[in-house]
Amino acid sequence: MHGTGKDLGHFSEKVPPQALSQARKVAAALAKTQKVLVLGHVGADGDVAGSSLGLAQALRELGKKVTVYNEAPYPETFHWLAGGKSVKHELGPRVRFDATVSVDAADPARLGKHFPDPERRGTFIWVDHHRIDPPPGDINYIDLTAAAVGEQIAQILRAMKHPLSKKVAECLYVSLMTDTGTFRYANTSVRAFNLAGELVKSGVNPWDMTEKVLESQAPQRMLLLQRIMPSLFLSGCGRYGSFYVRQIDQKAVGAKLEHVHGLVNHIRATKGVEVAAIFVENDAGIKVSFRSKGHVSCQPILKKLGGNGHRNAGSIVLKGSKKQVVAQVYQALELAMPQRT
Ligand SMILES: [Mn+2]
Repeated sequence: MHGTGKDLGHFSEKVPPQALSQARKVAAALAKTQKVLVLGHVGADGDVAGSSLGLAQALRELGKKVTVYNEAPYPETFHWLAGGKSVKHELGPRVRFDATVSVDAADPARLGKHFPDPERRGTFIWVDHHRIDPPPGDINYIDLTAAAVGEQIAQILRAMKHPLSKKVAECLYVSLMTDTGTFRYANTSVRAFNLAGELVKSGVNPWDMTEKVLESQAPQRMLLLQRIMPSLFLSGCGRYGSFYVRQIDQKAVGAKLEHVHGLVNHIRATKGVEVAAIFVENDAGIKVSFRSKGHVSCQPILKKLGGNGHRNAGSIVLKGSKKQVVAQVYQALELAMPQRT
């Protein structure tokens, strides 16, 4: 969960009682397993990578046989994490697990094409900080007040009385630092800081993490930024702006989706800008992603365009020419801006 969020209990140091008991149920179920599958949403981010690999590492320390699966490779900036190079992208048709743990998925439809059938997945454990109704797991641990799923994994390990190794702590730190925008977003709660402190005590070196995750961007990312800079648009009112990423530019520098991710934040970081958009051409159409500072919701913008999203972020794929799509999006943005008084 990103950006500004209200009513999330930022100042409470306590995990909600319901979340505590759900974490205990997950811990009890995992204690009985031998063979565990851990997976997260496709297009993995730092929370998926950190929370899945952190849980997997801890379970391996407990002697369990763990497979981490994702349809596509994790972004390269996370490959150095424990087990980061052994993520599987396929699962044999006959493999069976005692339990399957889904982290940060938001929707089971995002678990990838090898997500096993109910007969093969064992106990299905759903761990997430996104709202979902009805919860899809046999056991569900949903905590909307968790800044990152890594926080929930830490809670599960506490319930299992498994101490944090440095390897596990690094994974959970990456989950926490990425989902809080390096402890800057509004979801950065007292609990997030407390956990960060605990992780540092367990051996995490914060600068080492920053260097590996944030100061190790692929050159393609900068080269792509150079190419899209001329597309920069700032509206007359100064409250929204955009980048346009052509397929030809992505190809020219060999950029993958992970290199596009986050470039929109340069626009949001501009003074006066409330909502930033980035248009990214792909084979299916033009994907438009929005990021808000939190004062203007992305939801009505996405709704106007025929999609769905969160207050602070969301995306939709639109069909049509560049000119049509851009005009349609600017119109939706214009309408979403509050009247000045
Ligand atoms: Mn997350």
